[in-house]
Amino acid sequence: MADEQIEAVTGVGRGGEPHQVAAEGLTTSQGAPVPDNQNSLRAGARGPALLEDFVLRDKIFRFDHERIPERVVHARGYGAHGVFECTRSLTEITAADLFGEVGRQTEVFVRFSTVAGRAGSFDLARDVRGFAVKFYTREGNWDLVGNNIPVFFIQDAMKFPDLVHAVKEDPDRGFPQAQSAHDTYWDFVSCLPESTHMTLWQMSDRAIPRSFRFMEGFGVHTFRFLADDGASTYVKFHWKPVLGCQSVLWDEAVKINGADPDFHRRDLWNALSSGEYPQWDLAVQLFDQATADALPFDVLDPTKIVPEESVPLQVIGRLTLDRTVDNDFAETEQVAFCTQNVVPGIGFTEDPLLQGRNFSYLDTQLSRLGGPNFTHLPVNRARCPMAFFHRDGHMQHEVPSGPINYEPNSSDQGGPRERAGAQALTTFAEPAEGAKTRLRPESFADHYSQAAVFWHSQTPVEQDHIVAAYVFELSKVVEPAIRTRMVANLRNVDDALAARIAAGLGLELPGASACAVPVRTDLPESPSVSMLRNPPGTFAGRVLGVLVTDGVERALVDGLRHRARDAGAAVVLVAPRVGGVADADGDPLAVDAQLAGAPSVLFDAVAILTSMAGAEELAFDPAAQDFITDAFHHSKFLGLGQHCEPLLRRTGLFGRTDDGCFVLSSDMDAGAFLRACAELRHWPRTAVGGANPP
Ligand code: HDD
Repeated sequence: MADEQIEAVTGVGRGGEPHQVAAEGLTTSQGAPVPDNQNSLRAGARGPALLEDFVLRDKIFRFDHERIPERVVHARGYGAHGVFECTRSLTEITAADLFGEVGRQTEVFVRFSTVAGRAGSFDLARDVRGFAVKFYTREGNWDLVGNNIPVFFIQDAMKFPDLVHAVKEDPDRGFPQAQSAHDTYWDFVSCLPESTHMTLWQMSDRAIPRSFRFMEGFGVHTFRFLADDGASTYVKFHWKPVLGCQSVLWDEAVKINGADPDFHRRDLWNALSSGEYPQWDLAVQLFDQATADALPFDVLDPTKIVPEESVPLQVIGRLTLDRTVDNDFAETEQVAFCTQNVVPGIGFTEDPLLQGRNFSYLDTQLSRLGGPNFTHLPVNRARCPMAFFHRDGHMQHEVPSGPINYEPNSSDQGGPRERAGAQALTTFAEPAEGAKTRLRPESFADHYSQAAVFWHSQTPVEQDHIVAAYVFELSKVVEPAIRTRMVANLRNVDDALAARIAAGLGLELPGASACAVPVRTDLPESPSVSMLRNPPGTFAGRVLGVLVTDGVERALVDGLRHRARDAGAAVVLVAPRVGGVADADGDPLAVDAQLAGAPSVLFDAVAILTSMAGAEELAFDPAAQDFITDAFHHSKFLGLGQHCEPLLRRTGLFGRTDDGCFVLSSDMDAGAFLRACAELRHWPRTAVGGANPP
């Protein structure tokens, strides 16, 4: 039979690639035409439904089985397609084909995620974000399964189930959802000093990103690049967002979760749909054994970074996300990332966390996706030619032909054989010997020195937020001994940090907990770990929310729109009624959102343009009051039309406006306002040094 005939008859191509053949009308899943999709087959119009109605049964049977187990961690995620382009060839350092030639493009699929919450939880949990990238290279799939934080909670995979049990909802009551702010989590980490560095990152604003588009990604572990001749170079992977890093404040996060629980996925969807393709540079830190030996930490310890100041980043490529998924389940839910998926030229190290992961990811797909043939699913399928003798299993989609399903064989002379030489997947020839033991190396013993570097490298505003986050989280802890133990650990990081948290908790400052090794005070700061010390300096990709009322000056609205477009930002018009407003000339002005559903927490900066009557109406509207006070207290830049006084007075902001507030009465004002917005926040407005900043 010809290929077309097979496809027409079976819906499956000769290569086994399943696809749906569009029929003219609805069919059952067996292809029979559906005569009526509304009424089941019954004996008489008011009589019993008949068991023979296979159309009804087929429909309900398929529906009943739509769900599969959600991921045990990282259940809530969002995916997108894109392309990776090599911008610097690394052929002397790695045989990896995707880095072989400048300009070489590799298809990718990326899934961002939160860790602790269920699939239906909200986007702005205080949590680590997953940043998993599947590269469909010409030599197989490489999965770089990273996070937006460069270190991890634990040093050994043995502790992972306990960590996850502790952070997820309590098993007896089934809550709290998507939160680390509860006893079991802080009990666990307070008993585990190695997690201290990670909790500092987690309490920083890194854990409440403004958007997936504005966060960094990290491979976390030290990996190996392997050259054709077998030479090895240590490598750490970093994703740097081209639009820079940005986070929200905790008070905003809490409110965003109510106003738009899908805030992050909507942001990505909107960006991709409007052609604003987010990009990240892939940068690597490359170093040899001598450099690794000279570092004050063990590069196999995933609770440590290699500071960028010690081993600088080198950009080797650029990732562009350019396509939304067509189907959330088929792609985002079914994508199966496995850290074990590497390609020739990329190898593992003896990091015990990584070694454990290499088992867990493959293993978990079996219960999530039902069997080993998940590799056939379109989103998981390697794009390069494949040849293997794996056979059968649940949901085999291939139709392998012929009697030879083993190797070596003498019958299938043209059949696939193992590959040696340059193209092969190689392992670094690391000598290994020693008695079997369950010992942690001495080089993993220092749990506090790098946490202290992180703390000291933050700006005062960032330190404020870290203190407030610890105070918030530990205030949710019911058992006082847990709070005390955590603060005692933090005394080893910095006395002032611990004292501020203790003050915020109303806790007597405990003594420092015991340290396995002395905390080092000679390590230099690492400015690269601070987001505010590395501002993007652009408003591009951000969103300006403009609240308008009847009687608004059209020219001001247009001016803001033009200026925002020039800055690469989007404008969302908000009004008391979604039907729009009439401008000062009485002409209709369409708007994008209604005020009650579009609070200022959804925007990066806001403007309020009203008539006098409009401002007086807004002054008594609680949603408008929140719109301006939240924006002000969240240190956002505000553009205020000339008639805002009633609203300012009513909200107590009259006379308190500062350099971050711009009166908008002309196009020039709009220009100055949008230029200032590139700073993203007007931090001087926020008091520094307290335990409870916003
Ligand atoms: Fe993990 C999912 C990242 C340690 C076991 N992990 C998962 C995902 C990301 C990470 C981004 C979601 C992938 C997706 O979108 O489908 N995990 C990390 C990082 C770690 C880490 C950066 C430390 C450096 N993970 C880790 C350990 C173990 C696991 C130590 C187990 C020993 N992780 C899993 C898992 C998951 C997973 C249970 C759940 C769903 C999945 O794998 O596919 O196997």
